[in-house]
Amino acid sequence: MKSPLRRAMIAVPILLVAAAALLGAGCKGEPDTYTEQLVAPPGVPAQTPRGGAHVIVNLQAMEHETEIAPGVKYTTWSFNGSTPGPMVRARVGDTVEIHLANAADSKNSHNIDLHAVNGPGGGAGATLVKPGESKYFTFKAKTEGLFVYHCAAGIVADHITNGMYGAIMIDPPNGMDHVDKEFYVGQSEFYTNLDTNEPGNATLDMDKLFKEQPTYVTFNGNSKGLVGDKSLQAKVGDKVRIYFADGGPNLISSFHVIGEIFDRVWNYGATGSAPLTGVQTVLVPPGGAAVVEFKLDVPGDYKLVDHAIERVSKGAVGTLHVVGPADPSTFNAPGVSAAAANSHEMTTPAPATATTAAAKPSPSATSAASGQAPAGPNAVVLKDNVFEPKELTAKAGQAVTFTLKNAGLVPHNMHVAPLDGNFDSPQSVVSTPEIVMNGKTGTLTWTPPAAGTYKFRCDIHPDVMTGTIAVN
Ligand SMILES: [Cu+2]
Repeated sequence: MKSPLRRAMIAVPILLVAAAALLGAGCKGEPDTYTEQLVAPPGVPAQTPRGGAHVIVNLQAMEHETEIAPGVKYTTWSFNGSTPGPMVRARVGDTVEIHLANAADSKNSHNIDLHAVNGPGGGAGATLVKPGESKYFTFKAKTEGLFVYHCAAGIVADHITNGMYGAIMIDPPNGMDHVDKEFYVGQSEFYTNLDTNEPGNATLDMDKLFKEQPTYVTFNGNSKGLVGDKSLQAKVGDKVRIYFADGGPNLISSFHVIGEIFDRVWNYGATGSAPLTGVQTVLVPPGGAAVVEFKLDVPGDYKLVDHAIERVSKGAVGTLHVVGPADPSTFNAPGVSAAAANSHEMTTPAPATATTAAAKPSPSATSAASGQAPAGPNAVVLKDNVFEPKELTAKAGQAVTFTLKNAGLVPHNMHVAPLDGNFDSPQSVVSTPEIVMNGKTGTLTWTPPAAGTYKFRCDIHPDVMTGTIAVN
């Protein structure tokens, strides 16, 4: 779900920082001094040109209403308007000058503790700023690696869970190797008074925070932070690097990309160590990080998850969308449509109470089971394993939306082929979501291009679960 407010909050500080002038290279023998051009996650800033530079980093602590899940408003506290805050980047040998301003309309004092710092509090004491204040300190980047930064004000856990964490990469003296795509992903938790996916104005529930019982476990600050139009994008053949930071404040992440194997992993973000190779899942502690790399061989949607897999229902899932030619020698699924092969749907289930209710026959499911037509002319019930009704009608050139209620116990979908019956055709149309979980409702919107009889099916049960649409 789009959140114009959240986008605006992110865009404004980025523009401000991007607009900051490059101060220019110094004379020979003097350090280059420049203001880092920060970008919002999942963006990654460029590496600094060489070690020994003087890097100025402008961060602002802000408090602002954000959507953390569809329909769930929450006052997040952030660095530069995003959770996690922007990835800071410097190189071993650089002097980094961290400026922290606290927005005038903040209600709380904030500061920053960067784990890349050798010095008291990681800079927290030097940067404790009241609303409207600004302070700075400098540190020498001595150790390479990916480090977490966070606000260490208040009881710390409240400032982190409200969104105040990020990552700082200290590149090795000769820089990180070239890769085709770099992404920055942060995992953290929200603890709210409302239940998971319960819409409304949510506030911090300190009891849940202390009991370490999160309402949401998110990638990039939102239960939908890396899905849909926010999915990561890459091509077949790309070498991808993910800078992964765990803000916590409480949970260890078991970071995994479904359908991929990490070719290289720098555990704990320690890029000065030899990388592990051939890793399936990487443990990332709160206040810790990891750098992972993998090459993409086959197109499709790859799901980023915390493999403590129940957390997917709390938002810990993202999508890496990969386009390009298939490679049957690497992956081949004969007899299965590309859509079905790609359907590793990781939906966010409704709250437990709703799931329990859905497991019992609802009045509409009962009427469908008893053979009565479901309500509405375009309502379709997905049962195990049959469409009801299985013969539909539509008009050529007129958009039609079928509502799909899954009254079964297993997932289904609806996929309409063009008149030639080819379900692999780009002209075929698949339901939204692609897979409708049991108890859930989806839709399929389609404009029949011409009169005729169109076939549709469930991609999961393509042989038995079929139907036709008569278009006139
Ligand atoms: Cu803070």
